[in-house]
This record gives sequence, structure tokens and C-alpha cells, in this order.
Amino acid sequence: MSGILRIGIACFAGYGGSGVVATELGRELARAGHKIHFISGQVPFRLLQGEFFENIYYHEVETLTYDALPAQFYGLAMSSKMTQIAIDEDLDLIHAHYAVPHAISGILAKQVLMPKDLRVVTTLHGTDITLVGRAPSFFPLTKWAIEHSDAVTTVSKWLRTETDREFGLTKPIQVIYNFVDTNRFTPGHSRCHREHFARPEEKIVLHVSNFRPVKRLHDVIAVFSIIARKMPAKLILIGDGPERERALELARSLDVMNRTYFLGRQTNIENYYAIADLFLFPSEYESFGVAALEALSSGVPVVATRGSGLSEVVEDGVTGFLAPVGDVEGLARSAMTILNDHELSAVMSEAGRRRATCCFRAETIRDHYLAVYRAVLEGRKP
Ligand code: GMT
Repeated sequence: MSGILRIGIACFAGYGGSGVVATELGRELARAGHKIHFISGQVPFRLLQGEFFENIYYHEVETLTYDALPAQFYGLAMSSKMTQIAIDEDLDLIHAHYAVPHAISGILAKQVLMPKDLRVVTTLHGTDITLVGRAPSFFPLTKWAIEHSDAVTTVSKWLRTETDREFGLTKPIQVIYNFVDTNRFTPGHSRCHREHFARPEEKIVLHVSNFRPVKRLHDVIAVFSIIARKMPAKLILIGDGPERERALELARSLDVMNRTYFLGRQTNIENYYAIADLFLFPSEYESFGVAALEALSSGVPVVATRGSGLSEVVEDGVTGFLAPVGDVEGLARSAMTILNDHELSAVMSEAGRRRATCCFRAETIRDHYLAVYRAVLEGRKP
């Protein structure tokens, strides 16, 4: 096996966390000289930003639209594409991000290619287990794909426990945390003018997500309305999704619309983190919560919910505070404790940045994945 690996990365192209992690990992691997073949429905959106890498290739999965067919069969088209790319590019392995359908497509491609041995590494990201994979319509195939993967990783211990519980696996699962580009998400580095959003005496509270129900966007608005009654503050919301209309309505009814910026989807989000005083993340659960890590790396204290992967990212009382899911009063109290105490905020900001740079550096996590790839290719247990 040569030092340079040829890796197919299957991922979603959109704004979801799994696509972001897959794309950033691919970029890191390409930077280290490996040949990366992204296989996706569209160009992953973080690939569209910035640098050019000669080691990155992109292969679009073409689905079929035909009146007589009930669906576009993305999963099958993905599997076909994987099979073809594995042959054409002589791939060493496929790294499937998200169980449904990517891991399933990967295992199908593996079987099609036999006796050629295509190795498949599967990374579980969260909703692929907690929502989609455990649904009766997908459960048997998801379990089959996990069991037949050459290695399986989860992005937190919490998700490993959930996966074991849901699927009763005997297979060992390795935890490899998400990571952050600590050069990009850096304290104080912003092309954004803070004064465009807030007066000097106003604090800036930030939330970034895909506005899905699991993010509890209504809690963001409710928490902020409590803060706004007690102190001068502005709320910046970045992202878009199914909960936007409900959030707008709530912002109007709680009378915080004139203090809230709905900025929609943004690409250069590091600029907003760098001007924020606090990051608010009241999710129902997060297998990890990349956005919280991006905040820590930017030196922004995080107030989030406890009980899921977020507890592995945010140290309660050190880099921010954790409160029970739905405890709007408690979340608001924690937020105001930080916003009102300049010294505490500075200490937490430093602790967060330190934690991001020491525990969640992109290069370190890339090397953990490389160790898994090499173990799988050498036929060892990762
Ligand atoms: O947050 C989402 O619903 C998107 C989802 C995804 O798969 O794209 O994010 C999940 O994967 C991220 C990357 O590993 C994690 O950081 C998120 O915590 C996780 N989301 C949930 O568990 C809700």
C-alpha cells in the first residue's frame, strides 16, 4: 500500500453538519497529499468556498426522473456511481458519511465489486441513527450496512451509546470527534463591522443552524426575549429551514423583531462568530454540534443543552453553561450570567479557544481517520 491513498467520500452537499464535516475532512486529506474523490448529488457547498486543491475530484450522482418511476432512486444511483468510481479511479476505500443511504450504497457497491475488495468506512453523524436509520422503513438496511462496514465511527460517545442501544451491535465502534479549522474560526478576526449590528453597549447573541425542529429555534427566540427585557442586546440568526416562519411569528409576538437579524444562509460565517458575545444552542439533542465548536474556536462562550453530545463539546461552567432541554428560564439565566460579567466571559472565551485548539484540531482528527483507513486496508481492527 503506497503512502498516498485514493479515497471516495460520499456525502450530502447541503448545509447539514455531516456534509460540512465530510467536506472539511476531504480538504484536510487532500492538503496532506491524498487523492480525494467526492461523490455527491451536487458540489459540496464548502468546496465552493476558497482554495483550489489539485488532489480533489468531484463526481456527480445523476438520478433519473421518469414519470413511471415513483422516486429518483438517489441511493441506488449513488451505489452505481461508487462502483464505477472505485473501478475507474482504483479507489482504496469509500468513506460513507451518514448511514442512509450512503453507508447502504457503499456496502452494495462493495458486494457488486466482489471479488475485488472495496473497503468501506462508515461515519455515523446523528440523525442517521436517531431519526432516519431507526425508522422501521430503514432499520434492517441500516443495521446491515453498519455491520458490513469495515469500520464504523461515530462523532461522539453519546452517539456510540445511542447506536449500540438502537441496533444492539456486537461490532466495535470508534469515536472520532468532529473538528474545526482553528485558523478560520479565530477570536476577533472579522470582516464584519460589529457596529452594523449593535451599538457599543449592546451584546450580540448568535445562533447558527439549519432551523430544523431538533434545534428548538423557538427556544432561541424565547431565551433571547428574556435577555432583551433585562439588558441591551441583539440576536443574529444564521441559517434557514422549516422552523423559520414559526420563529418569525414568535419574534413578532414576543416583541423582539426589531432586535433580531434573520440573515438566512451565509457562507463566511466565521465573521459573525467573531463579533458575537454568546452562542446559544438549545437543541433537543446534538450528536456533537459543530456550530458550538466553531463558537468555542472563535472564543465565544456557549450556552447549550445538556444530555447529548453537546456535553462532550461544551464544558459546563468552563467554556459556557449547560441547562436541561426546554429550560428557557435556566438558559436565559446562564446567558445573562456570562453577558453581565466581563471577566467571566473573558475567562470562558479563553478556555473555549484553548479547548478547540487542543482537542478538536483538524489535523489531529484527520490523522485519527487516516489511522482507521490504514488499519482497515491492512486488515487490522481499527
Ligand atoms: O443537525 C442536523 O440535523 C444535521 C446533521 C447532519 O447529519 O448533517 O448534523 C448531525 O451531524 C453533525 C456532524 O457530525 C453533528 O455535529 C450534529 O450534531 C448532528 N445533528 C444532530 O445530531 C441533530
